[in-house]
Amino acid sequence: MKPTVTFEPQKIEPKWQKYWEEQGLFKAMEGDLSQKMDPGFCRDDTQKFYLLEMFPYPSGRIHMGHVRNYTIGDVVARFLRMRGKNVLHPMGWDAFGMPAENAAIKNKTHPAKWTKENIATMRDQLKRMGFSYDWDREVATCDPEYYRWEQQIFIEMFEKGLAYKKQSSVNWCESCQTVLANEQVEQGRCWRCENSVIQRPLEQWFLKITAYAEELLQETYRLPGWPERVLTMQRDWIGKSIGANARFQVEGSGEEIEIFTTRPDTLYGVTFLSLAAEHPLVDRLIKDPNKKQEIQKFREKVRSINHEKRMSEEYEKEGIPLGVNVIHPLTSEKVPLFVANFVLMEYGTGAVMAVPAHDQRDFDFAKKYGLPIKEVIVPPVGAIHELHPQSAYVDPGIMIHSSQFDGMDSEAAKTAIVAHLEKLNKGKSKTTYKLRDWGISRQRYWGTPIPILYCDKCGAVPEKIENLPVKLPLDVEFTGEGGSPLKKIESFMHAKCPTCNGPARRETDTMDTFMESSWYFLRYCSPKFDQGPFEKKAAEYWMPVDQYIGGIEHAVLHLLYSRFFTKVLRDLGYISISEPFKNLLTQGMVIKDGAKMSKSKGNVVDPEYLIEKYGADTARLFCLFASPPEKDLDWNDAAVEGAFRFLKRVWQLVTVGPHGNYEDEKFWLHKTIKRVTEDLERFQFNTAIAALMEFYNFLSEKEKVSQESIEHFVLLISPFTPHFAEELWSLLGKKESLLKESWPTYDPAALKLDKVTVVVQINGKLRGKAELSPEVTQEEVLEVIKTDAKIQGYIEGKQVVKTIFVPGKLLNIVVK
Ligand code: ANZ
Ligand code: ZN
Repeated sequence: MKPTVTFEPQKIEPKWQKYWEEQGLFKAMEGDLSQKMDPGFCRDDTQKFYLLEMFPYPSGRIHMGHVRNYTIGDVVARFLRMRGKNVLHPMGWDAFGMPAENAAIKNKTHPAKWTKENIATMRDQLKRMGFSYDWDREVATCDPEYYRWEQQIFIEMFEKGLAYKKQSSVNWCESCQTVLANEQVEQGRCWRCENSVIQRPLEQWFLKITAYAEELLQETYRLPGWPERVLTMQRDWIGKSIGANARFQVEGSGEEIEIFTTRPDTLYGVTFLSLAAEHPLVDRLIKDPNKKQEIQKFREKVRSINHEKRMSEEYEKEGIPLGVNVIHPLTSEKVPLFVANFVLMEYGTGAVMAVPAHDQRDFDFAKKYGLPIKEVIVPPVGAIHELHPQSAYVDPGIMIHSSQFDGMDSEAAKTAIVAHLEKLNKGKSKTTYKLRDWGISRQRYWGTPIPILYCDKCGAVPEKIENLPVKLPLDVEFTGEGGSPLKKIESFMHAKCPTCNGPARRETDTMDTFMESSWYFLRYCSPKFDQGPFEKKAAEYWMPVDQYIGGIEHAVLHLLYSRFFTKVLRDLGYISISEPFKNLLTQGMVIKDGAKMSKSKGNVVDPEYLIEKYGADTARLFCLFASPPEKDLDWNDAAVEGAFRFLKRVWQLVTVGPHGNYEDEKFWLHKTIKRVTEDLERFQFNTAIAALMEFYNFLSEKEKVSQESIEHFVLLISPFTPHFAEELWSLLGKKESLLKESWPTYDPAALKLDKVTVVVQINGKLRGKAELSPEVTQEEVLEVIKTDAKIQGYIEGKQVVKTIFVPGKLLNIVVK
């Protein structure tokens, strides 16, 4: 070995990247692999493994969050390949979206050009990180060869009634000048720009995700490979409520109001009814112009407030009495009717039976407007309960003031009262979901055109499949004013009706970019397929994704939409699976100075700086060692230095030699193989690296180190720091890439060489220690200490009363 070779990452990294690419070592193949692969490879086509990291938005440059996410994925990919898995590890670009358009308005560059340049830069950066992607499968969602299939899927959904257009009150972001889906509103703010979101009526396209609400919910109980936290967030978002609808007659009119309640047990406690301000009945019931005006004002006021806030308990309750009574379906009592600001038109029936004694919002409302509070449930044990003056009693209990249901348990009364309503034909049991249909229209340019035409004769008609893609025109001017620039392009706007050939107008809205990311994982299975979105055979082979890795921020957006799309594609006959992602790992954030690393906080570390100063291997090692993947990673300059120093020391050890006897290293080597392997299986990269560091410490104290230990060390560290390992591998005289080696396995027999310290006590006092096998018996310990003069000194001439033995730890001899 030549000890003069120094560790120069800037030299070796590009060399190995080039070599891997030329050799095509990361290509994923289907079918009989023995025909296709170099005999050095041990991959098995029955052992497919689809490993996927969430693809990036091509914003310009990669950031530390990408580096972390993709390093985690890359270690797993490399580890599994060496274990003989046939790994699919692709990468691509979520390339539509607003930043491109905003850049176009600001810098006068075309979004297509801006995006293309960013992709080139970021592809180059990812390559310089040494990530083992199959670049032949690269996909960019702004490519017409990608989005044409999305348009086809949309048309098929339209034909099945799963895509439809309606007028509705939408979330509107003034600063982005676009509609946002409910999932994209976070605490009343735009997920992208953090501006306050207002409500606005608009015609737009929806996908019927609600048709899959129950299945989406049920399958969360069959995804054991997902973090419980994400599943809970999805369940809450779907928000299933089991309850009942009941009908109340409006006094003096033929009208009826249907309410939805999850608490039919409280029906006898109703003291008024509340309608949403937009409820259609309001206009029918109110004739007085002054009242009409008052209600109109109220509507405008509540409309601008977002749903989440309106439903919260803290929100100040307000309402208007309508001067009309409704009749209780069971008692025939008259109770007044209100409109109230906390009732939403979009949930249940837009009408609520108010039970102030048992619902806090109704309680607050009743207090404010001096309405009666009638208690119908009391706590199950204890003396007579007095209504707490400050709050509603919301828990289950015993029924009172409820006619024939008095004395019943309130949970049982739920079913009994619904049955009674059903018998009287005044109501029925009903399940409701919070999940709303997914609004996908965006009034923006840089997105997939919605392939619909409007014809005066035929209405909304989908484009013919053979005419797809409906291409986004590129000769556009960006002023940032006057809505979508597509409206100004005559050649795009005016087209022929696919049905009657008459003149028709094209839809100018584009699709929410979450559409593209809802099926890109399927496209990777056969990215060049030109007969459909993907080749069925390839998708059946690779899907589902065995391991998906990405940020927790997508828990209800992307991860729910992708599950929905997979089910739709199944029902359209494209694929037979129902769930896209078998296992999910959500990695933590990268933190610096106590805050998430972000441009707006001004605390970013550019990965480029790391690559230049230390090399990609150090950057990778730092990310993996600094914390377990699910936890946040705290940026630490000293730890980066530490990772770099560790690599330099290992380099020294491997390149300097000299090599000696293996026997006494055997236990340490096998223990390390076991730890690294098991930690990698559990994604505990930090402890795997710690095991390698301990092994290094052991080896570095020895005069001579064996060839075996050194070679294995290099193989074990290779998934983490691949260039470094390849270079050392070749310096060890190997002719082929170590990617063709199998992952080391450990010999359980070698682990038996392990020694533990057994403490020897005489009458509870420490008198000696012995290094022995963990399996040593009491008799063997007694035998060993016979040769220890010091211990024998305490025993001689005394009588042994008893011995206490803790295997592998301690022997206490009691003498007198
Ligand atoms: C009477 C009642 C009594 C209610 C009681 C609750 C407690 P979840 O569980 O979230 O599904 N509600 C129904 N439709 C509504 C709407 N459009 N806007 C605002 N609130 C609405 O909530 C269901 C409960 O929320 C329903 O049960 C209804 O109030 C209210 F002691 O009915 B409840
Ligand atoms: Zn027509």
